Amino acid sequence: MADSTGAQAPKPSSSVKLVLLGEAAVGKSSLVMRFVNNDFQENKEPTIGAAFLTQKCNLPTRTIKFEIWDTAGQERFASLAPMYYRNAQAALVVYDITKASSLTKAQHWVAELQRQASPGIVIALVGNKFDLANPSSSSAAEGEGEEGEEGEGDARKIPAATAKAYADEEALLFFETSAKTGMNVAEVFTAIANAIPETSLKGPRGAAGQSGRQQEESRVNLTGPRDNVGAKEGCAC
Ligand SMILES: Nc1nc2c(ncn2[C@@H]2O[C@H](COP(=O)(O)OP(=O)(O)OP(=O)(O)O)[C@@H](O)[C@H]2O)c(=O)[nH]1
Ligand SMILES: [Mg+2]
Repeated sequence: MADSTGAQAPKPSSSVKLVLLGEAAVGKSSLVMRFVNNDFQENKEPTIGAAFLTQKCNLPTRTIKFEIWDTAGQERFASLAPMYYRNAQAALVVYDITKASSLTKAQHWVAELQRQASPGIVIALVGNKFDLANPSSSSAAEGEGEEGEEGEGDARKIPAATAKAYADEEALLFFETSAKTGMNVAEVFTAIANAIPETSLKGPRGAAGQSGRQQEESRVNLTGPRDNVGAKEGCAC
């Protein structure tokens, strides 16, 4: 009866290792920054190596602590990727809806994950930069997936239906997002949290004090001064 106060016994908490993969500049770090820090930088510098951040996601019956590996999309870092997706329970494979080649690259990552990552890995295909599309093109023309000319105010090159069809074929979660506006960002992570099978959840790792802080950050191979996430607010899930 007193459930609604939320003052019940703490919910079970589990850590989930999640990796972000995708072509350079599609917005991986921006999605993470939006999710962890509810922030966006217009000119974000490329990730070097990878960045590590955590964020909690509160589901009705449990708390998921995402351990997020944000990899660098530049080709020179591609060989490091297996280190980050090894043992990952979830992956966000990101492309940029305004750049046709980025979906091809995303498909390569999906294939690699299916071949080499943990068998039960939950994969979400994420088409980012939705804010650059003209709203009327969201469900646009399936006919042309080519690199057409940029229309006025509509930079979309990849119809949602094309990517969705591919995601359905491969049994991937699928979202279009905007790290800039925040559209669908929390939804992606919540959907992933919900899709992780109970059986593959590990106990909390270093998640002792769950009540107050919702986020932490540390980085590896840092160069950029501002990949940086100050302390702000918690999971938007
Ligand atoms: N308009 C718009 N720009 C975005 C969005 N997400 C990211 N950007 C911009 O795209 C550029 C690249 O974003 P990043 O988040 O650094 O991309 P990344 O995938 O992490 O790139 P690498 O670290 O090199 O792999 C930055 O200038 C961002 O501000 C978005 O949703 N909309
Ligand atoms: Mg990055």
